[in-house]
Amino acid sequence: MSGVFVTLEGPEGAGKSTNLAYIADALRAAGCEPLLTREPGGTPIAEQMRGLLLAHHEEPMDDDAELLLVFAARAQHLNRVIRPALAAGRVVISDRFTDATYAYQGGGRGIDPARIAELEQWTQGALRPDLTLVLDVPVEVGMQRARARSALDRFESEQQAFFEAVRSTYLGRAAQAPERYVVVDASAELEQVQLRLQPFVSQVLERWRG
Ligand code: Z5A
Repeated sequence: MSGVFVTLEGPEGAGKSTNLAYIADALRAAGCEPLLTREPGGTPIAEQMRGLLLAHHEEPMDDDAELLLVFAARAQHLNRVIRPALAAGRVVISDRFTDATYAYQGGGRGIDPARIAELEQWTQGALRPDLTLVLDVPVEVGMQRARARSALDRFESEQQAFFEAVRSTYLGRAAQAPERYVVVDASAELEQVQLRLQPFVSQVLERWRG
């Protein structure tokens, strides 16, 4: 059995956290105990960086500072948590990873994706997720869910155009590499969405069993 690196992506309110728990339960029922983690975050130091990224500040955060902070947190998370777990043959499921950087800092903030690719190469080397689930919802639906849940963080307080760019970056990346990405329409009732996730769970188990 080999390690499998799985990432969950999508705009706010797509249901990543909810469905991550569902996928983890399905894997456990099949005898696979996944390591669940998230970005930004996943270690105590990286979680502190998450706090800085999500909080509202009086001083506006510079776009490059935001990008570098995302990758600083990722380096910590990758080297302390993700790489060791993959080396031990675990399935690692991360709630967001570098696709989110292309979507938010690239699509949303307008940073050149070539610049993001340089940092990706520097931080990750050849490591890329094996499988990525993109939970797709129209921006309005996702925002309604996020608003109903809690106070909005710094990203959630952005305007509609920002989120449209985030969503279309995800869909564009998924269309370019269909062997890695599975896109699921997450706007339906939760039970329906979870039925649609079953082929994805099977793919993860197939990879894990090698
Ligand atoms: N960020 C970045 O900019 N660059 C990066 O490289 C990375 C991240 C890695 C933190 O992410 C922020 O960091 C993120 C991008 C930025 N931006 N924001 N905001 P996060 O993952 O912690 O935060 P989030 O995207 O806001 O996630 P979320 O709002 O927690 O959404 P979610 O996990 O996708 O959804 P959820 O919590 O599972 O569900 C939201 C609510 O909807 C909840 O009440 C559910 O019960 C409900 N729900 C879920 N599914 C359904 C269905 N199908 N029907 C009805 N209701 C549903």
